[in-house]
Amino acid sequence: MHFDLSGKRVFVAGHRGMVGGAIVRQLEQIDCEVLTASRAELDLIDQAATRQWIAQQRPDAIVVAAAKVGGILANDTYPADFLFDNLAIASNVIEAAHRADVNRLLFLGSSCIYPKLADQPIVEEALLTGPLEPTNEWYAVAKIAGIKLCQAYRRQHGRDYISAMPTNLYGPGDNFDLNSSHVLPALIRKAHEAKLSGAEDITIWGTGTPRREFLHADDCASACVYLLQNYSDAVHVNVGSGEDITIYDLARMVCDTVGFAGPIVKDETKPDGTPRKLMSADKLRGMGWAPRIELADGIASTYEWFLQNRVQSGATA
Ligand code: GFB
Repeated sequence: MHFDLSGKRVFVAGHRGMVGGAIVRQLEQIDCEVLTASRAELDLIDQAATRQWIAQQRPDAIVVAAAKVGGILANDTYPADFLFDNLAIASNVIEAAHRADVNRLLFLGSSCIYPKLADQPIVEEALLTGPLEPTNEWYAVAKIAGIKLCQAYRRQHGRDYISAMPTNLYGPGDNFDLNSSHVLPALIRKAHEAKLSGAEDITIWGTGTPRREFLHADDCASACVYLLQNYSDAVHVNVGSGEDITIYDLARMVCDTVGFAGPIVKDETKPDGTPRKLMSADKLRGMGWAPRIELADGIASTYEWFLQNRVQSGATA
């Protein structure tokens, strides 16, 4: 299967986000026309507006990178927002695409769709085989619904809609707000601020023992474009690096990069979340795609981006 993107009009929903922005940069290297809409122009939670915009623009393909996202604490604190907003975005965009006769669509989910205690590394077939991790089940249920919508439109209407499930992502354009961010940007900011203020230590949430897999947003974008060009099947595809690391070791790595040598203190009143979620990378690797950015290099370049774009502008949130 090959979907030729040259000359095609591709709508990237969520282009202001870290992943959507990376996908736009990736598509700009191909001879296709990238369509985007700011939130002021198009609110994807609004079904009528979404139907109208997609019907007017009639893209050849859509990438659904729009989502309400956040780290473990944000997911746990705002379950209604994470469930409703993400359900609305998935159902509005996918249904509007079908109505407007858009035949190609890539939906992005997350590795948290898998059961909390799934066998590791987690294969695609582990979906819906056990209970979810409670801190993010709301987000996970919405993302599972997105996968099912793609499968349902494929089955009932013959639409060529596919889904990709990225692991924990990081990179330029990430959210560095300590209450709502994911762990990696939070650690970069904490280590940087500790270094500047001469603090004795930095604090991480939980026990530091959970393991997480990380992938740079540019690698994720490259995988997404690869899938858009080369994959057509109902089963979703894991997008990861195939390697994981404990949160404590990650914190050490970030501190080394930033240049903070103090001890790492654990705040065990904060949740650990799922103990481990290393996805099997075999399916995508088997198709010929592999990531290119090593974690250490990705952390260094993301810290550089943080210094240039967040610290210099005075905006660290
Ligand atoms: O990245 P994170 O917020 O999300 O947290 P999840 C990963 C791990 O890092 C958890 C620990 O064990 C956290 O307790 N951690 C340590 C920290 N220090 C910090 C810190 O300062 N900030 C943060 N945020 N974490 C999310 C899901 O789960 O992963 C989403 O909630 C989504 O739904 C996303 O799937 C990819 O990996 O636990």
